[in-house]
Amino acid sequence: MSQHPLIQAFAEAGQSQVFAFFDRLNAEQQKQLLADAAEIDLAEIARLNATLVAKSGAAGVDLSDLSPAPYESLPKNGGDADQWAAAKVAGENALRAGRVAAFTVAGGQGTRLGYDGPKGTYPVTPLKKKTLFHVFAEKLLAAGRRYGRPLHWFIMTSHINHAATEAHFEENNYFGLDRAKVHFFRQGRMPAVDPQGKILLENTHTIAMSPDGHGGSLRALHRAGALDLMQREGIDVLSYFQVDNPLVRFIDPAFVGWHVIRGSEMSSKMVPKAYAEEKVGHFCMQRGNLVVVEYSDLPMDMQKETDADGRLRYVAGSIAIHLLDREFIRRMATGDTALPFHRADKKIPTVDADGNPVKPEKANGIKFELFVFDALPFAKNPVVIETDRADDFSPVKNATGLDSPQTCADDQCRQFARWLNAHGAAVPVDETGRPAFDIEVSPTFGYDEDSFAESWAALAPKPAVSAGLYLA
Ligand code: UD2
Repeated sequence: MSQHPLIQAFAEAGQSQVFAFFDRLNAEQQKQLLADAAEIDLAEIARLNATLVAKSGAAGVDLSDLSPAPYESLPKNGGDADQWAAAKVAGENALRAGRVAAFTVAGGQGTRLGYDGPKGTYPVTPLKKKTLFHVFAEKLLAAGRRYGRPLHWFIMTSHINHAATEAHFEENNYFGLDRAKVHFFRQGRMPAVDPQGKILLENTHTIAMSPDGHGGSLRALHRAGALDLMQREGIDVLSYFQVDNPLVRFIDPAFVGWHVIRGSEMSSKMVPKAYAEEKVGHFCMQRGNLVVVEYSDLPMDMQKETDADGRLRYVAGSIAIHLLDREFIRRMATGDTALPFHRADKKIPTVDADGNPVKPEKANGIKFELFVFDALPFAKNPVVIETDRADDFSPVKNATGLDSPQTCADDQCRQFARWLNAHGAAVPVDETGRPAFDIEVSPTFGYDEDSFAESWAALAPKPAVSAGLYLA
């Protein structure tokens, strides 16, 4: 058995430790280990060892020649109202023509939230406790009705949460969506290595593998046949968003319009950073290319830099909402340009020389991850547009405090109150716009202010605005 070609290949690559316990494993375990090993591209690991592992710290992130990136401001902040109006019309036309599909990256492990399950199954709405997936599903359903074209929805999972994610949709009868238009696929995995570049075992018969980052979505979309499906269906715009943000307007006609009118291959939404330390990426220019520099990579003195008016200089925060052109994804997935990997030093449960489990107290290994925003410098005509944070961004990341279920429920209530009050209702709110009691608007009633306004105008008689108001 030790003559197995994979075992030989690992030995030749200096990775024989992966099979150190092979002869003691039963047949099932041997099969498992070989299957894990077969997923690994040894040449890729050798390249990463020579670059990211050999250097330490933030190696690989080039901070030279950075300047703040330009973006299209909202009309209320000085942007050209006519251009925004034209963008909205163009986007509505693209939606009516069925050119747009939705894409959720949901392969992350959600460790910070401390929730044991796929993050998309976490209940988030203030009253009905709908899950994140439920909210997205209803937004999609409503947008499909509005534009007369039911939309396809691609959902990227990981090995860890794939089955549980599909089960959540099954249990809920796909939330009323046409199940033929909901497509799940798993993202790829990468092994962790020790500081010497040796691939780590998780236990004697499995390798320490983890999801390859949301940037792995580009190759996973190609592998899963999603791009071919889009092509057959006449879809050329993929609306990318993260699983943790129920406020996201992922069917946003103005955004689609800017993308289409500019002939952009990848477009992004920005919000002005709320404060210097906010944990979002920064849109920057670097030698003529648009790039995103992650909060952990941009030195704090640069994050705190201000202009003459006292505004943050690197103000354009990335909230991980993008539009991607189908053929651009294909080029990134199959062409010569590959996204760069990022290094993350982590505590990785492993085994000692005798095969006994080791739970490290400090970082003992390195994980490799791809980030989707690293595709931006390769995109033709990329556009960044400003969006209102209150209408697009309130992620659930932590169990308590900032970006928690509580702050997210508060932001949803604020949004519903704002819509109601803008259209003639009288919801009492505090100075932050938070209503005195919880209310909820189902996305099927209104998933953005336009769709809300139409449903509200048609509603007769209007319900009393009081605690527990639920509009559906
Ligand atoms: C991300 C962005 C940050 C900002 C912020 C907004 C990165 C590195 N940073 O930070 O700049 O835009 O979001 O909320 O992206 N995921 C996968 N597979 C993976 C890893 C992640 O699908 O292998 C998904 C995950 O399920 C989630 C999203 O990607 O939907 C973001 O992942 P995260 O929580 O690691 O990102 P975060 O909060 O560090």
